[in-house]
Amino acid sequence: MAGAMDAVQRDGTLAEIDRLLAGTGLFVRGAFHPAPEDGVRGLADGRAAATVVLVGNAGKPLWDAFRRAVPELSGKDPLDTWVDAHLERAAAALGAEIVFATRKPWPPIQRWALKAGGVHRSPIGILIHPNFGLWHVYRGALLFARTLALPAMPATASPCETCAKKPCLSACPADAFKPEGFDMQACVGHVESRKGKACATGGCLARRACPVGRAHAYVPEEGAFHMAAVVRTVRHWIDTGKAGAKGGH
Ligand code: B12
Ligand code: SF4
Ligand code: SF4
Repeated sequence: MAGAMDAVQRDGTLAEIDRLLAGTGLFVRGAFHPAPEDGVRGLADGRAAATVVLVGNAGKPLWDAFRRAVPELSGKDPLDTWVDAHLERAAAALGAEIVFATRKPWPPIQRWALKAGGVHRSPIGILIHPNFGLWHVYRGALLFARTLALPAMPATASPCETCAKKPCLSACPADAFKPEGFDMQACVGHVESRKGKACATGGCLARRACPVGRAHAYVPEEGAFHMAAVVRTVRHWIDTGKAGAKGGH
């Protein structure tokens, strides 16, 4: 799939990352030179990372590639296992270190994505992309000791600014989007209930209500897969009173 930064001239390393990940649906989502306040960890040898490259996926290609490679959805976290192996392969080829998006301690990956540019905060917390809408995520960040020459991200306007009705905010049957933040217990309680079938089998209704990037919406199987992972994770947190080792969604 075409990388999100194709419109601008790339540093050779960014193109190399996309080349190494070709056919997986993973691609470079943005990059930046970190400042101390960005909270990027130091490298294993003690040096500071000079460049952070975000890698993730958008729309349908990653799920298609994953299902071709892994026809049986069995074992623990099959998608994470498959994605992480590709990230590790790319990082090893480039001499980079990886920060995984959903492994603890959770990196502030959404703040990093906002810094890299091209995405905006939506009213439901998920970052919105002008083309992909809410159908994109970040799988990890590659940390480089060297300063890569980075292309300037073209400035984009947030689609939310001109979205008068904001259907994402009214679509949730559990009213999980509260002014004080996302009420995950209300969400998961609903998804587990008999009335929550639409969310459980097709994915979050609030996400699906957004008119932006609909062509990139996940297929129901992927929506259900991620929703089941969110339910498992949150149920585990509620039952144990603490967060697990991975976000797992
Ligand atoms: C814990 C977690 C959850 C928890 C709790 C979520 C919550 N909103 O509190 C659960 C399991 C419920 C969850 C659910 C989902 N999540 Co989640 N989650 C995370 C995870 C692993 C850690 C979040 C965190 O605390 N980070 C640490 C802090 C320090 O980092 P941060 O960048 O500062 O992030 C927080 C702030 O930006 C804060 N924030 C700052 N300003 C503002 C302003 C507003 C208005 C809001 C609402 C929030 C907000 O919200 C962030 C998350 O809490 C992140 C990955 C990550 N590393 O961030 C994914 C992540 C945020 N999740 C993601 C997704 C897609 C989802 C789901 C849509 C999955 C699904 N099945 O459909 C749902 C939707 C829930 C929702 N509307 O928020 C994506 C979002 C991608 C994007 N385009 O922005 C992320 C980035 C993972 C990824 N692989 O890309 N998630
Ligand atoms: S429905 Fe409108 S306000 Fe909500 S995320 Fe989509 S564009 Fe933004
Ligand atoms: S999954 Fe369903 S209950 Fe949870 S936030 Fe989305 S619409 Fe609301």
